[in-house]
Amino acid sequence: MTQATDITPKLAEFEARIGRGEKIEPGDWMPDDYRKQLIRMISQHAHSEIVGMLPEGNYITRAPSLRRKMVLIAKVQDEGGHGQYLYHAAETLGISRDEMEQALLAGKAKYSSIFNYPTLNWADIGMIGWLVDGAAIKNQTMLAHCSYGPYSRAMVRICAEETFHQRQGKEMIVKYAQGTPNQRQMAQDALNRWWWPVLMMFGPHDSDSPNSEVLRRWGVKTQSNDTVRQLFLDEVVPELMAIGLQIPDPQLHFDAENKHWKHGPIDWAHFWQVVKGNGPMNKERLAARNQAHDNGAWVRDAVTAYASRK
Ligand code: FAQ
Repeated sequence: MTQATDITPKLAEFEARIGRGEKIEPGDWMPDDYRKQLIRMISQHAHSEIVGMLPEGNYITRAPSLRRKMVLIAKVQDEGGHGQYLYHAAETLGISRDEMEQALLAGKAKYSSIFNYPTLNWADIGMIGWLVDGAAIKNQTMLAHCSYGPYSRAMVRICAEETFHQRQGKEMIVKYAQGTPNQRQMAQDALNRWWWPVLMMFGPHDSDSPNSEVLRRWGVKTQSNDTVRQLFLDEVVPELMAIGLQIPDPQLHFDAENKHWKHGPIDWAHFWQVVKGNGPMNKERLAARNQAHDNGAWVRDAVTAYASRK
């Protein structure tokens, strides 16, 4: 029997399982491309969670109250935990933690563009919680229905935790928007800087998204980049307007016929620069991860020595 005739029935059965809504589990047969796509996406996602600890972690010592400090510590710790679940989910596909980590530290692996922007003041922490975690929830609620069991189950738990993250951020920004003129200005300034990068988080438009076709066919992405971006827009635009903030998009309008908010053109040239490593904070983020890795060498040595003891 040739390889092609051997594989085709397996592929047909694999696709039939996905069609029936069954989850694919680690030991199951899967096409190489499915495995590769999942390793790519889950490892990028894991790296995003770990690098995503940096912009907010920076503010733990500067939180304005003990309550805010406790909430922020819990949030940043959660993001580290999300990275752990996701690295484990990727490991079930046959890649090692070390390979993934080395790719990140060498600047070869991608992680979300959003974490390459600076946090300039405390209002940024609220805006990240509301909008960045809010965007992540929209994307991850979709991924919780994905066909790969370990990724889908990780998403269920992660989304529950991200919901707390989003609410604490929204609470903070709503308070600022109702506060002193200076606080309102801080909230507006944070929105001005984070708005467009957040819309970019969902990835390129569907027509420019090379991975979407195969990911949709095999039930990894159950909705497209533009669909998820639209869900987010329709939710947050009225909420931001309700608290008196101005969305920095002169072309933003409500399409009454289709009942959707429509944004103006996204600066994709800027997005690709950030993805390629030339964003405002890419170099600092990688340097911080490398420094943390180097500082942790003694812990890895101690764990290895303990594990190999007689
Ligand atoms: N940044 O063909 P597509 C969070 C790349 S977690 C950088 O459309 P795909 C929680 C893409 O990799 C945030 N690169 O790609 C938190 C591909 O390059 P490749 C992370 C991007 O995979 C909150 C190329 O462009 N979430 O925020 C980006 O089908 C607060 C072509 O694009 C996830 O990772 C981008 N924004 O769709 C943590 C969710 N967009 O690999 C701390 C899982 C695209 O071919 C604090 N990932 N690219 O060389 C996904 O859902 C998908 O990967 C998309 C992109 C939707 C992000």
